Amino acid sequence: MKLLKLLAATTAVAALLASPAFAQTRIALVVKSLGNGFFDAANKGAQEAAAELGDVEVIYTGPTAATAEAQIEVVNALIAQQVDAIAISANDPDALVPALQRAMERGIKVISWDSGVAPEGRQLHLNPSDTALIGETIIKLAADYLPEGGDVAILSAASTATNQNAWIEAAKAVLPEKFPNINLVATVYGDDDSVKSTDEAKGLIASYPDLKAIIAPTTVGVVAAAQVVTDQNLIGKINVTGLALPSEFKQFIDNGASQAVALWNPIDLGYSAVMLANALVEGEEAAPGATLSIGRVGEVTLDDTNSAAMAAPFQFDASNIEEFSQIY
Ligand code: RAM
Repeated sequence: MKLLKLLAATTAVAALLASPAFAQTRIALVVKSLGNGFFDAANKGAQEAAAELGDVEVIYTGPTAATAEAQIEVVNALIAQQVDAIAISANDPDALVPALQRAMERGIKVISWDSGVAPEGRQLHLNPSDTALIGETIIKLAADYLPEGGDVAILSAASTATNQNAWIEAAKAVLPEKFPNINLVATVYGDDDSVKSTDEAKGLIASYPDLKAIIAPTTVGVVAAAQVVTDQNLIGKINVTGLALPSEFKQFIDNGASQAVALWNPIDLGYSAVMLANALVEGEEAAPGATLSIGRVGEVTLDDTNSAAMAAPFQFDASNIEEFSQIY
């Protein structure tokens, strides 16, 4: 009887030790804002990485609105909790630097992923794909369906978002030479907020009567723009394109508000971010030229700013969006 009790107690302790509360490594996945399906998909991959690693707990967190100020509060709370690593998709490249430097001074490993922090505020940064390639892709997505050219506008996320700003800059850089008949008339910001994005899309349509395409390099903005085009009976007149999560966007390929969009695999991105944060906790060095494993996704080599890119984006259209909408 005594032996049975002892056995039961030992099993209970073992179960406790194996539970996330007793995980040895706690990695915070900090997103631009909660309630964004893109980040929920990334979290899926992050949890998958934690399960694969076994002794890792992923804390999925972020503010309700996509602002740097709100993210600073989240980071301060994580410092107080003494997490082992912070992996952040930042709403601003510079504003978060002091808070993240405090985290690093306290021994917390810091990486950015998706949307970067300036090099002094993190140890490494994981881009989803090559920035120049994404910039060119979002323009090409519009140009492919505008053989005669015409007016296009960009509906972005926050005006300070590192990733969108880098893609827009890259897009503008290829316009004159590669897409001379595409006329970019405006860039507006919807803050990855559905209501603001909707208002901004309506504003573009009202201000530019000859608008032929809205390019939204944000999964939140692209849905808002496609809904406005649908509601205003502009399908066939304005093509909505950009970066979209197939599960959220399929309806707008189906109804013709969009011909095609692109995105990388957000599940793989969250998974890779956790793999990299964990590698740093385990003592791997983030230095230019270092090659780090991202588990089942492969490996990345850091450039001279300690940045790397995961994989090329996929394009989704009527031929394949159904299949991908089942996955993310
Ligand atoms: C939104 C966010 C995210 C971006 C995607 C494409 O969900 O702005 O940072 O990578 O769109």
